[in-house]
Amino acid sequence: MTPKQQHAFDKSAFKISMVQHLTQLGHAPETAQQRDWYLALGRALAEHTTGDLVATENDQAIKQAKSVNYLSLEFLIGRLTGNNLISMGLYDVIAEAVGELGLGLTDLLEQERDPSLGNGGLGRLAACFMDSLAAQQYPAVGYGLHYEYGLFRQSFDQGAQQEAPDAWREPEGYPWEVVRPDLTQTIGFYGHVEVVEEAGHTYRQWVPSLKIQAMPWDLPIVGYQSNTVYPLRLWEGRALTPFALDAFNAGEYTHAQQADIDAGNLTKVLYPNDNHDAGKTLRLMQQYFHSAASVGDILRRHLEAGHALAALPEYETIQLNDTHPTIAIPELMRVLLDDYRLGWDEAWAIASRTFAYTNHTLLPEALETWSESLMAELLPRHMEIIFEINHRFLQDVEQKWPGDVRKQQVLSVIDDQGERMVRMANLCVIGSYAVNGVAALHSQLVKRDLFPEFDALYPGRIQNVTNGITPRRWLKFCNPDLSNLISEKIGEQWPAQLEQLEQVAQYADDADFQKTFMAVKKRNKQRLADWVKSNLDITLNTDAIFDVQIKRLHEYKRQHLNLLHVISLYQRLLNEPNFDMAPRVVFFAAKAAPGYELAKSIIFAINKVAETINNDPRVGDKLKVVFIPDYRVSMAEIIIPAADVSEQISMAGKEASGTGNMKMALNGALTIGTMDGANVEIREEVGDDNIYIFGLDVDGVTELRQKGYQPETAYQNQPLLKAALDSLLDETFTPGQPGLLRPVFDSVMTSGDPYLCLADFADYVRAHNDIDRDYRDMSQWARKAILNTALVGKFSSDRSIRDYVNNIWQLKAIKR
Ligand code: GPW
Repeated sequence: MTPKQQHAFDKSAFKISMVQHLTQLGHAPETAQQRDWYLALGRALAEHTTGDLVATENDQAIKQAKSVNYLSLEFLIGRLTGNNLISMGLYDVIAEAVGELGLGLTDLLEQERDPSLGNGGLGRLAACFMDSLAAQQYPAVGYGLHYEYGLFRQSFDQGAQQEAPDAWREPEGYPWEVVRPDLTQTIGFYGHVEVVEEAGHTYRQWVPSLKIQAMPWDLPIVGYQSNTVYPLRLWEGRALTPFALDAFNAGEYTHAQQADIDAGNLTKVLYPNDNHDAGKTLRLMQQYFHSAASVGDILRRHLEAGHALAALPEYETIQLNDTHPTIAIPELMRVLLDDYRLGWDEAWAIASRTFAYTNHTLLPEALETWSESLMAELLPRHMEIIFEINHRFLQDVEQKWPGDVRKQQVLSVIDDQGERMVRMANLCVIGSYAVNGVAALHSQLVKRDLFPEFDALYPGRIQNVTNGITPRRWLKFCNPDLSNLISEKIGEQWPAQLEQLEQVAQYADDADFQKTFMAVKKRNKQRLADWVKSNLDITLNTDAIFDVQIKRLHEYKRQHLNLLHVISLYQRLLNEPNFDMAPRVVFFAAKAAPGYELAKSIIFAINKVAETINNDPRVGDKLKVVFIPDYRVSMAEIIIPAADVSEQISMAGKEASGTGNMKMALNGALTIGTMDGANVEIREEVGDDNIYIFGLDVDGVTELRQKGYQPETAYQNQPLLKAALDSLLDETFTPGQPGLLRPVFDSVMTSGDPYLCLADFADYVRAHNDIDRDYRDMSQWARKAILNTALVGKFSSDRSIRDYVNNIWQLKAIKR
């Protein structure tokens, strides 16, 4: 809503609307529960956003402008109600309205279940980008899947992770979504390819043997302080109606695969893997379903706006969020060749100027490949098209490097060493006009280590766009006290222009400001401590350093390095009479992919260590360890404002960017981190004195590997480290059951410590000692914390989106 419309907002009409929605839900105001009121509130607000969504969709200026289509298998949007109230500028007036109904707004907002339609950073980035597109009014549509169940809910049973399904929509449905049955499409799978002759030409035509309907649900992405609302369009898989079922060959329908994969299963659940490719058929079906429905919808919009097919790249650009939607490239080719009957060159000229690809990882196990035989069976026509793309591409390679078989081998879309596999990243680079990494260091490594030959073949195609986070959710909404403090000093423009935070730096040495800043931090720590007390029954000291590592559980992120440090602090407290430390609470929150055994072992170990330390009276409140279960966006909103220390400790070269690092720095936490991902750029912005860098850098890692790394050496030479590791083998943390934590010990001692935890341990401890020393000088610490908030304006996702707009997409903002 524009400021003018907010002024005109009719509070009493809104209250009436809320009561009407409550009635439609089958409740009376006298007996309704908080949940019922929350649903009524959401539905009453959604009336406004749906109106603006439809109006934005029908805006002629937007139809005549270029749009970006953000294709992602994940959108980790988090709760919408509070955030939308902020964007609509209605937070305060709605708080009044619900107050007059005898309710509390924050209580109602707590009733909302997070839509957890993503795993971690990649999905959350997509959500921040949609927010920034709408805030800056760059025409955009987000395309994703309408999973019935989002990321599993996590609980612990005696320290071990348990998974439960996440029915985020609950029985009443999610109040913010609108179903768009008129935009339903039919998506094919399996079958065969036929040759058809027409007017002396032969064409190929795919005859699928399984068809599934794609019906979209739109979620409103509300522009900050504007009436621009873009759709996040999520496709749901549905069985064809029995009526339509008659229409096609019953014999074909009983396909061998039909039994286990029926339409109702297709979008049942989000695959819970992060940075890992599991290669399941149903996942490839999800990917194709998502791509085909999205490409179909993009073409529909393009043609309905009256544009020529050949002008597609002038009006639509398609951003592929990692390789998960790669199959959209051959799908667009198929439609252009077989349905619109364009020639190959014409079709390729369109497709190859429409797609752009973002790479989010260098980890080999996360680079997607699909078995050629599976793809040929599920998508026979697409496999033909991929072969043709590859054939023509390899001719270009031959031109550039005549007779160079090795280059042909590494660049080919098909990996033919062993079972023949389709390399999705290669297909993406070939089919896209731009490729980008997500932080400066990462993009360098993409060019140097992952795609050096592509970089030589297509100079300039591989670029960098450093990630960002939306300051609306990750400061204004989640940290209202700090937001108000900032606004008092520098005005209210910063949520839309985060570079302005720089003006806060002038108060870094101001004793009063330091006190107020730290008082805000203390209140946020108290809010988290209250949550921990009522949910986990652990009492925390808010004077302690709140040391936070919150992210997916992965070996490369090295939660076990953090754990070794915690154990060593515990042992020193017990064994060294003169050891003194500032009190600390070490927070962990992380989900492990259900099939990732070592990750689950690390969670179990952290829980066991926490249990022992928290119940050891000798430790008192010097050290506490808290593992917060079921990490999700709404939990991050409570933890991040309370963090003093942000743990960003991946092995150098492994974390593409990280975005939690940006969120915590923005909220005044100091980073302890390696020279990895966006940590490098955070250091550039905040300065060396305001960050704790430790460990091997990318070159150091390479050198150590070349010399031959032996974790045994660090173990034998460092008594603190040895003692910490040995405690994993005895009964210290698992009374009566020695050896339960052995998998963690083995991962670094017998499996060769692939992520160099032991190599970095000593310097990690040194950096934590520096933190301990600096935290004791409250004024110095406050100065550093303030400078973190002040100097990370670069990491607004508004800036990331402007980089995409200027360097890749070439869009114009359309102000409504
Ligand atoms: F493997 N990321 C993620 F690249 O959260 F696909 N899930 C994933 O499956 C992948 C990447 C994938 C993350 C990166 O690990 C993180 O460093 C980055 O900040 C984030 O994507 C957004 O770019």
